[in-house]
Amino acid sequence: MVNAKDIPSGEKVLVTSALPYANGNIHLGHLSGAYLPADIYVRYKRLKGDDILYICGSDEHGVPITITADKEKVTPKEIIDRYHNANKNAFEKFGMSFDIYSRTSLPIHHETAQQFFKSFHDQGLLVEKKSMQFYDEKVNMFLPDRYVEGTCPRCGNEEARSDECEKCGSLYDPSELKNPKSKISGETPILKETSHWFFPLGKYQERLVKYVDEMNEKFGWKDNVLQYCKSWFNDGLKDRAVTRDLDWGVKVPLDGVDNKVLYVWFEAVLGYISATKELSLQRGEPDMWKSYWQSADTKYIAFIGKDNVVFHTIIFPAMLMAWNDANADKFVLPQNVPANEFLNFEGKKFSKSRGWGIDVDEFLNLFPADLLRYTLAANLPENKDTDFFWKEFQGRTNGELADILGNFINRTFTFAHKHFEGKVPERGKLEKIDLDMIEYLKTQPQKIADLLERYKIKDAVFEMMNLARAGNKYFNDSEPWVSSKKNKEQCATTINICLNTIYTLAEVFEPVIPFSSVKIFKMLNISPTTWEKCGNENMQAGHKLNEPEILFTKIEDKMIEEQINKLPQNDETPKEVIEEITIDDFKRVKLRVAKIIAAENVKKSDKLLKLQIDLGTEKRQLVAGIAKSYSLEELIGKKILIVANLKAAKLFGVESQGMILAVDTPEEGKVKIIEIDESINLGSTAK
Ligand code: B3M
Ligand code: ZN
Repeated sequence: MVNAKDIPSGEKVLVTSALPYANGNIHLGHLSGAYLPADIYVRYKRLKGDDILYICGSDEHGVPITITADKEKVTPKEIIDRYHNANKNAFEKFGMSFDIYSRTSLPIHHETAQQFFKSFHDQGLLVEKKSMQFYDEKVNMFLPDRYVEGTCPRCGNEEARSDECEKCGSLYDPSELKNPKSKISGETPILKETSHWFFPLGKYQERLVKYVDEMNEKFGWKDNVLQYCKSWFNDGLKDRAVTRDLDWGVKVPLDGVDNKVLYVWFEAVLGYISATKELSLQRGEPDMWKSYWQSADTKYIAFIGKDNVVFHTIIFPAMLMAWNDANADKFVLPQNVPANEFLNFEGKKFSKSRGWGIDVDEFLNLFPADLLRYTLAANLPENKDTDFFWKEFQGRTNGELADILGNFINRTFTFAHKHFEGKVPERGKLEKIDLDMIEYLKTQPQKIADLLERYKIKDAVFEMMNLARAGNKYFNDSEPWVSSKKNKEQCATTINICLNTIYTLAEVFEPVIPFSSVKIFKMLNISPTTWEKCGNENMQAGHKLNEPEILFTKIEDKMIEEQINKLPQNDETPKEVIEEITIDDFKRVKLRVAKIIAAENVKKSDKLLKLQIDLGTEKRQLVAGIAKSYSLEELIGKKILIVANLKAAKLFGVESQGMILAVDTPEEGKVKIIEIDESINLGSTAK
């Protein structure tokens, strides 16, 4: 277990937060995932006196950006400029303390990404493969999957994608799609051969498994992150295309190759490096970035949301390994990737199109940043998805920030001004109650530091507020309003200890509520020092204090109701229009229990598996789109449910006699098979 006291201050720490797409506004969900936890960690490490670099910026390539640009009939450049600036400003208002907020459209990024591609190409690592893809002759471009629509060859759905129908769940070869249409020109695209370069991820599997194991052993990776890695390793890592037929992005740096760019994920992760180079240039020390990225004693921590895990724990490390194998200047790999789950909004997913949620900028026009920082930090989705509720925001602001922290500070200052001329009074004889408080004040920052070093930010925030709680209790139990009349020395001791507690509160709370921390230090009329000083007697007797100011104003019910009322009433969370059926209709579907006895891959498909199943009275062959969700071995022996009377069909040329039942998971493209208890007989009917 990592303990703060075992980590000497001054360590070199490189921290990155996922680069948001410059394609939309940052909302609260983003903040809770990869930004606020990183900022709290970074601010704490800075207070500790560590040598910190905190890097972020906009991810400005990729198909979603070109789609938005097409929709709005503007250039991609207009889109990225708009959102890069909007997000940069919103982050600043929220108090994010990036050392740089760069962007991947900068030439230095293009050069960096191209260097990596070149190095891999020169090493002969990249495999070139040919395939058939839709091509729009009117606009002369290959169409990414999302740009093609057509009629599903199985169910007739007219809005099917090029190789997949969301309505009936079928997967097929693009050549089977009926009546394909380009979403750009509306024309019928042709199928044309293209070629792409693939990175041989499988070659690195063994080293990656070892890397993840080793890092986890030494530094304690989060369970959710390890689970994701495990499922990727189980599936077996495969070659991944690193180029695309697009003109928006980083050009493939090979002679004679036009209209191809690097796949956005290939270059986006390298954006962390190029942003650090950009910062070096800004600081006039062009080689500074090397002393972080290429120094063996750097501790590199990558903060992300759960949907980005594979890119940061597998693909990026593999790319760095591939670079390091062939170059003298070697990069450090992430030491930890503390990915968070998602934050929902009032019980539902954030959705721009449905008007569900609130952008950061809009929020901060209504309420101070620290209020939002505190509520989000106290409720981070570290181990499971959590929610932002307006009522909880009000409750935490009024009941914790104002009533506990604010109140403690306010009553202490009021006493100091009323009874001690606004100066820190001298401590007198210490009673047990005082000694206990002094002891708690000494140990609590250590406890908070331990939690922060282990990325348990939410628990750390709870312990910060506990210090304020303890301060309030100490104040109450000491009854200075009594001692001020009967025993001035005792009253002085109480107020002295309370002021020292406030000093430590200002310091330990700085990472979470930095704007308020500045105000508290101003009231104390003292400059912050370092984390190590927390818990000591920093407020010396005789030191003059400033007048107190109100730190947190309570939020009235009216303001919260206004916000709740703004949400789409009886939100029509796209309730599917479900066609009714009768019980007799349902009875026509024969659901039977079967067991998987063999599984193999379907040629040319990375989604389909060919399964042999036993129904008790007969054996059958099924094709199922579960290749991304299960390894072949783990399927064998599973008891499952199938639709036994589905008309046989061919998928990728392989006959399927039935359909296996599975449910969607939160992870895109992954499903979970409905499993049946071992005790149930094969062939049993589900009804
Ligand atoms: N832009 C995806 C996202 O915003 C992507 C992250 C890149 S990190 C290098 O979730
Ligand atoms: Zn279909």
